[in-house]
Parts: sequence; C-alpha cells; structure tokens
Amino acid sequence: MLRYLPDSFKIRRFTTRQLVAVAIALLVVLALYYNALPHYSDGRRWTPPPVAASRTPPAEWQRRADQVKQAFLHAYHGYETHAMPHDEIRPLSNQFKDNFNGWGVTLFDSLDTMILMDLNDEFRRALPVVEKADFMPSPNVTNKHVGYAPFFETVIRYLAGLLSAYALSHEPILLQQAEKLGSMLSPAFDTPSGFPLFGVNIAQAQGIGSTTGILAEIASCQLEYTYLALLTGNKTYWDKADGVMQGLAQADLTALGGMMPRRWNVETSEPTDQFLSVGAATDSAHEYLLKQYLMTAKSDRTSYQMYLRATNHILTHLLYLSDKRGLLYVTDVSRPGGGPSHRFEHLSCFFPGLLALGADQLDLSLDDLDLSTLGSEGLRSYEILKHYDLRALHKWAAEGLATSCYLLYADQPSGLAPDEPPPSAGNLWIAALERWREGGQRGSPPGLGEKPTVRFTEEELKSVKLRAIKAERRDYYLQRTDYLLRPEACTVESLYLLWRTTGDPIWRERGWAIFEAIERETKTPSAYASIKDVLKSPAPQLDDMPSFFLAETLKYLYLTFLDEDPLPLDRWVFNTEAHPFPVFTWSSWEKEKFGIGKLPS
Ligand code: DMJ
Repeated sequence: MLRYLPDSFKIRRFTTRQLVAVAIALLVVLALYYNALPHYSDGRRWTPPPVAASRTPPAEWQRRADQVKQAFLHAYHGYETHAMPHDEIRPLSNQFKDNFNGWGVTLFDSLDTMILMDLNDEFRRALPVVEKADFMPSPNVTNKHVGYAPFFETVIRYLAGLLSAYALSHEPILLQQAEKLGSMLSPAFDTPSGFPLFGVNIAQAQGIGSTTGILAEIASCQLEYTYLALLTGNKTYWDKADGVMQGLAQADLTALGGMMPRRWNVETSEPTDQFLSVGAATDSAHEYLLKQYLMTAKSDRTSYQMYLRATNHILTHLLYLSDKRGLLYVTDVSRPGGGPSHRFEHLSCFFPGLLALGADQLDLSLDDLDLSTLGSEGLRSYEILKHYDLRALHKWAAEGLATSCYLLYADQPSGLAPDEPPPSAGNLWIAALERWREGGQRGSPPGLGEKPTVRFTEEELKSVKLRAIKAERRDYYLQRTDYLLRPEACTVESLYLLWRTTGDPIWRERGWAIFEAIERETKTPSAYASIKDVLKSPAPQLDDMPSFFLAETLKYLYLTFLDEDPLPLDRWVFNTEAHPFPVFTWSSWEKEKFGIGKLPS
C-alpha cells in the first residue's frame, strides 16, 4: 500500500519530532473530549454507550423524508379539496368541521411545514386565505367554543403558525395578520394579575373565563407574544408575555419544591391546587420555561431559574421505574408528600425531548441555582442532586423516558400508542439511581439500556377482559385504546430531539417505524384518520384529523429524516405546536427597550 503513496507521505519520511508532535496533538484532542463528557461530583466521568452506525444509507433517509412530504401533501390536499376554508377535514366522510374558530386552523397550522418542505404551490394558494381572515366569530362553529376564541389554542396554532411562517418566508401579510390577531386576542390579559383568561369574545373585545385557570393555558403564550414584540417593536406585547412569567415567578412554590401546580387564580396569580405533573393541563408551561430562556438568547434568567427548580423536583419526585421491564416513566402527585398516581400520560412524552434539548443547549449546573429561593423541599432535592452531573442526569432521564414512550407504541399490534395513560406501578427512579451510584455505578444507570418489546399474544388479544386486566408482562394497563395522530403519543417530537442531540440513529429508526405504522393504519383515500383501537390491525378509524398532525407529527418526522438540518437547535426554538421561532440576536437597543437583562436572576 505504501508504495502507492507519493514519497512525501511515506511514514519513514517523518522525523521523530514530527511524530511526537502528532501524538501530543492526538492526546490533547482526547483530553478535550474526555473533559466535555458529563462527570460526577467526585470527578469520575460517565462515558456514553457507543453509538451504533446507521445501517440505513443516506439516500434511503432522503427517500424517507420524501415519503413524509408525500404524506403531508396527501393530508393537505384532502383538506384543501374537502374542507378549506373550514377548520379540519373529516377524513372518512370527507366533510369538514369548525372546532377552532372556523378560520381554517389546518391551513394556518400547516404554513411553516409547507415552507420547510418547499411546497410553494400550496403556500401560494394559502396566502389569499390568510389575507382574507378577519378573525371575527364564525357562525359555523358548533362546538363548545361558540362566541369566543379559546386563547391558548388560538395562540399556539394560529398566531404561532403566522409568526413562524413569517420567520421562514418574510411574507409581509403573515406579520400583518399576526399583529392583527395578537392585538385582537390581547383582551385576554385584562385581569388584575395579567394572567390570560380562557377565551376572548373578539366581537366585543372582551376576555372571558373563570377565575380559576389551567397552568398550560395560562403559561404557553410567552414565546409568541415575545416574538411578536420583537418583530413589531411594540413593547406592550413583551409586557404581556413577561407579566405572565413574572406572576408565576413571584408565587410562593416552596412547598411544591418550586414546581408550578395545575390550577391558578387568574386574578391573584396564586396557585389553587397542589397537583404536580408534566401531563395534560400543565405540559407546555414547563416547556415554555426552558424555551423562553433559549429564544431570548439566554437573557430571561427568571425562566431559567424556574426551569431548574421544576426539573430538580421532577427528577427527584416524579420519575419512576416499572417493576418488570424497568421502564422509566413520569407520573403525577395530587399534593406534595402524597403518593404518585403512577399514571404515565401520553402527553408527557414531549418531556424526554425537552430534557434532551436543555441538556444539549445549556451547561445545566446546580451552581446556577439561587439556593435562597428553594425552601426545604427544594433544598432536599438539591442535596441529592449535587452528587451528580445535572446535564448527565437530564440526558439519562431523556433517554429512558423516550425509550418507554417508544415501547408504548412498539408493543401494540397496530404499532401505534394508546392515547389514554396506561397506569403502572413502580419505584422512585432517584432511589434506584442512588443505589447504583453508591454501588460503584456498574452497568448503565437504571432505566436506560435495551428494553424488550412485549407484543400482545393471540390469547391476550382474545381475552374479553383485555382492557381491564393488568398486562403483567408489559408493566402497564390499557384503559383507552385510541390513537389521535398526536406528536406526543407516538413520541415523534422527542425522537426528533433525541436524534438531533445525540446523533444516535436508533431514534431516527424508531421514528421511521412509527411513520410506517401511521401510513399502514391511519391513511384514508382523502387524508389520515385518528384510530379507535390500537390493539387491532387494520385498526378501526375515526372521522377526525387534528391540525397538529400536519403542524407537528409530520413536521417532526420530516425533520428527523432530513440529513441537513434546516433548523439547528441553537438557532431555532419550537413552540408547543412545533412552530419554529428564531433565537434572538439582541441589539442593546432592544434589550434596553424590553428591559431584559434587568430581570431578577
Ligand atoms: C398540541 O396541540 C400541542 O402540542 C399542545 O401543547 C398539547 N398537545 C397537542 C397535540 O397533542
């Protein structure tokens, strides 16, 4: 072999001094790599398991991304043909429904996905519909939201859809309409606390809703209103977003370990229950703590403090390991010190992705925590966690949880995950982790590593008691068996984030398995349909295709299979409906204007 090399490349031509220099350079590179690895407080390093090379060639990933694009086109064309400008298509009867204001939620929710997929014809056809929208009450709305726009859903789907499509295309009408809608929804904030009400009667410019609000609905508008403020230069939008964050930050959460509970009084900005969870009714509020910090180029220190406190409490109190398979799951408690319900909600499956994102984008150190704000409950968590590298801990939890979420789908005959939380029972993760640490950290941390898929047997499937009995071998019950095309239920949101942050192709392959199941079980002649029973294949379908299937599920799958990354995680932040906003590049004028940097840290 050597004889084919030009003389200058032959090794015998190197001097000893050159060889020593190369060896030193290699040692320096290795030392830097080792230093960058997570480590324990006693200085020992945790080495990640080796990442298996993907056996799927790049051309195949491109083909897979194209197939997701075709799926999007199939779903969107069905909507355009049978339902536009109404909200959603009914994919079995080819009828439509107006369940989110009747302004065409599927179209608004799909705009940025079209841009990302280079679907210019669809995007151009959508713009006149966007332009015509007056955001006034539609007579077609027949569901519970008659006479008002639900604030949370309208913000995360319509307002965010417009803003992210503007960020990607700079089409002026998108920003004009975003500003119009943002302003029309603003009466929601007319409460003594500045916390938004449940809805807005747009015709009368009045907020409506009960004094008790739900955390996720109160605290998932900060990204949208902050970005709107930046784009328009209108500080009042910033004040509204920041008012929510400050209200949450000022509440006394010491008894809850610093974690925000589910219900709040929107007049006093005080919590009204002690229910702690990352599932339904709370999920995106925790998500926005991290994402507001990231989007504001790590300026909004308040949200970072709150994220650290909340995740410390979750890591030490809400993560459990199931009995047999050792599946890591996140559950809820109705009061501090109360026993966990052991429910593992499908909606919680966004959480592993959030942990992975934080561990990827932040140094995540307990040194950043303001100990004076913790209270005894928070200090107890701190005392446990200080033995670990926080970043490593977040990565482990992300990986273990994402694997459990994936198995919820892989176990089912249809390959799709059940929507209703399958209650389980198990033991506190942090206790198992402490035993593993004290025992010399042999093997993978608890909850990580290979977990077997446990498919249903013919006998189990025939059992009339199937839905009620505990599926012993699986560690969870099946109480509801529907699959609603959600990004969380099939975990594609988390799989995307795990793939981008670890580079381990297993997450991508799992995403592909889910996409194949979606194609096989949910496709209809005109679109895609939610599923009634994941235990059957072919699965019985429901006459329903939610807009988040195009906004989130297909977008995350597409981005997972694309080789190049159009939205690097250090430059873009996804809202809770998967609409990307750019990370700010603050000029000092803007910082001055919005008061960022003067916030208490
Ligand atoms: C989406 O509308 C958003 O992700 C929201 O935050 C909760 N989940 C649905 C999709 O399941």
